Amino acid sequence: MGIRNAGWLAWAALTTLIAVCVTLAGCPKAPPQPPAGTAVPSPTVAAPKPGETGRIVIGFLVKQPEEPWFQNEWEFAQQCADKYGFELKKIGTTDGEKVMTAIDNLATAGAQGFVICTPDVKLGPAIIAKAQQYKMKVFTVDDQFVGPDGKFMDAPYMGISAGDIGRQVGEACAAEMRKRGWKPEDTSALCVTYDQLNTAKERTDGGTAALTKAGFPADRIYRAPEKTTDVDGAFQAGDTMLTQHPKVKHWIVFSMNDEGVLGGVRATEQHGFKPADVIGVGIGGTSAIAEFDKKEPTGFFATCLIDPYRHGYETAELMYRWIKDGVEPPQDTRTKGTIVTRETCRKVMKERGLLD
Ligand code: FCA
Repeated sequence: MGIRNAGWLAWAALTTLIAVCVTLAGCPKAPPQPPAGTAVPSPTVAAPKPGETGRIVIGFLVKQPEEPWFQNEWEFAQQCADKYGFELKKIGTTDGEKVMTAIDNLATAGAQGFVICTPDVKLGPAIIAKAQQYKMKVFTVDDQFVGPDGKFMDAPYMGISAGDIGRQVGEACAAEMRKRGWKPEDTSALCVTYDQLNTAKERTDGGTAALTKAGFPADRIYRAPEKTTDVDGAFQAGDTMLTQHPKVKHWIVFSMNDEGVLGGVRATEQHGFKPADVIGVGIGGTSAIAEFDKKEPTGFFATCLIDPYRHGYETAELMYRWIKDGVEPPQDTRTKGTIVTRETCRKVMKERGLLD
């Protein structure tokens, strides 16, 4: 067996495993219907060409395949592939080398384009160059490519309205703090940051701005950089910060995503804080739901629900139409968020077609 075949087998095994995990965790529902008046191409079964295999093949590459957000994007992208009859190759690309190998493999499979959330935004120029070499189209999702000049690159992008969503998070924290009657002098905020990623920085900067606007003292917002954007990375960052500030009685926790806040909240638990003394507000929804489903409430109070349907189904659909009909996707699309709590999360997700 050739190395390439071995790679594809490993890929197939990984995607099957993830599919099983997603199934066990509860699949997202069929996509909601688009609003009246939205132009939707009529479904076609197995549209012929381009590409050597006579089929349209599209890759969907994500930086953290273990994160529920990305598994949801894949689920919805797959629904799009099933509707239009194109082949979707879902590939976890956790580093630059894996991205480059994946693009080579996609070319071998006859893919005409891919949607990608890159593991490192600075890989943008290398990814574009490789795609151009194979005449593949590239659509960026969630994290935006950055060029050597530090500026965003010209490639179609769909991301969340990061600043606004961050501000919604800050406002929700401030409102809940008022409701609980916490004194500012007893309270501090743990802000788990990841400033090297622009969309992450915009989110935590937005949260900080809204908190200070609501009267929260700026010098009591402690920024804790995480090394990795997962629960463990945030836990490490939070744990260090909490050790440095032993006199704080109540903690607000916010970050770039649910994982950042879950890690921060786990750190407060480790330091003996009860849920009543912690207000964590995440960004995401898919990871928050398991926390809200726990029998007893935790310090993870709310999240800003974002939209994996648009980021998965719609990006795949835009790529499909670009390949099949030559319709250029919009250059920059920003999606919105809605604050939900333990009480409302499941209901709102169902209404939006994000849960069965
Ligand atoms: C980034 C984060 C993800 C998700 C996405 C919309 O890629 O890493 O957790 O928040 O943006």
